[in-house]
Amino acid sequence: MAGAALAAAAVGKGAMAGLPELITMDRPDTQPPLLPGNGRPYNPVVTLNGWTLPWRMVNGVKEFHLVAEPVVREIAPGMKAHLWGYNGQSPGPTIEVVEGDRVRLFVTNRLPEHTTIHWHGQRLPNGMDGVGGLTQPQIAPGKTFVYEFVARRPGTFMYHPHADEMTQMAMGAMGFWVTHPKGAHPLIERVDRDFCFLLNAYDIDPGSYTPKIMTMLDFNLWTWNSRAFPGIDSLNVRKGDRVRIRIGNLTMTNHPIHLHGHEFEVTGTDGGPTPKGSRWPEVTADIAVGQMRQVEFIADEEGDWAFHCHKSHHTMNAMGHDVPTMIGVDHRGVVKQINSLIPDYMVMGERGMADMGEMEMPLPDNTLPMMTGTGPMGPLEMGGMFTVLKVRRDQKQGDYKDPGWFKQPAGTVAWEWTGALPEAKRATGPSAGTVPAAREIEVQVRKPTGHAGH
Ligand SMILES: [Cu+2]
Repeated sequence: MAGAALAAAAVGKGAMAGLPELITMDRPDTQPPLLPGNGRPYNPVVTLNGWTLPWRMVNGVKEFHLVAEPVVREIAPGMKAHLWGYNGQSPGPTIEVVEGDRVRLFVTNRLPEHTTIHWHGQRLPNGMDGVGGLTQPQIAPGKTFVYEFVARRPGTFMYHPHADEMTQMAMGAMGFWVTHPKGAHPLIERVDRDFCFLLNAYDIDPGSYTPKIMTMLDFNLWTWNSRAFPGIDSLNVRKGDRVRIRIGNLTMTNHPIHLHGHEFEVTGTDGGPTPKGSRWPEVTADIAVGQMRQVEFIADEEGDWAFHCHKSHHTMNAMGHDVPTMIGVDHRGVVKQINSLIPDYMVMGERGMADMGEMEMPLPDNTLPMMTGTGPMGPLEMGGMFTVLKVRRDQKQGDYKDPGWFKQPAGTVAWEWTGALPEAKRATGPSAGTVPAAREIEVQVRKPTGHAGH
């Protein structure tokens, strides 16, 4: 979390006379909530590694200016991507309005090809739905279109192009939209913390900057708001807070999002708040492609709680795929021979892949290690869709700063057993008796094939 004020720079004012100010963001850090300066009051959201777009009020209409444009987005420290986004970042800024607001959105296209914006989940006039060729002509490069509608129902929404979707979403063009309820709502609780982010994915070859847009399934960067761990900020809350997290999925696969230490309920989808009778406690919510879910819980357990996609390949970064399984393979001798040809050759994965978390392996420039991050207890061995929910009793209301690592009370941390280990015995069955210890089981060695050694 950087800076107390929204670090926004106005640009291109002269050229855009008559349009709302063009406000861009130059940093990927989580910005503090944007308190509404006019219009109906509401409790603002916090966009993970993102920000909310300020508006101007013109005769009771909230006017926003979105500019679709190429951007440079830092995916995590040490790696930048050349993406398409809005107003300087991918995803674009979050739009926050209140139920009943009349909203006017100016969309300027600075991409090299035509675009549109579809307002996913909204009730609106058909001609404002943003489907290029179906409900409106495409917005040509250099042109600005105006969308106008009333935000009719409160909820969790997103926006994205409905024009050359495969390219434009693979390049990161998307954003979040929250319509807050007008006053008290029987199905929408007041919460102390309200976070939102989009799930997205990229296929960027190690050492390069631009996503491969033809990739359908085998992405190598699994991101939240175009950030990969350890680039994703932690969610910092006060003990006892009611917390809402809103998540939308614009990748090509589902993501079971899992929270440690607490149970949550799904309180809303992009179809609106869910009926109370439909809610049950769970710790993982599967979010399918094109879906949005909002989950809520009371953060009543202090600590640093992992919060991540449960597909284990999605908590790794690039270079984690297509590596053969080497567990149990004895490389002695082979390495020596290979080193005579390739001096830097290293064995990967002989004892599992955990070594990769610590290994100082030379990587191409602009490439993230596949599992990384260091916690207070050692290597975290994570990447991709992973972060930490930090629950602290002394986190102040409205304070979103990172409180640092949790200090567990003495006697509450898993400890090492240093006594003797008993011999393993079969639990049941006629042949019950001693079984050989794992170290006595012969490791099966797979010999290299081909002409190695000739
Ligand atoms: Cu996932």
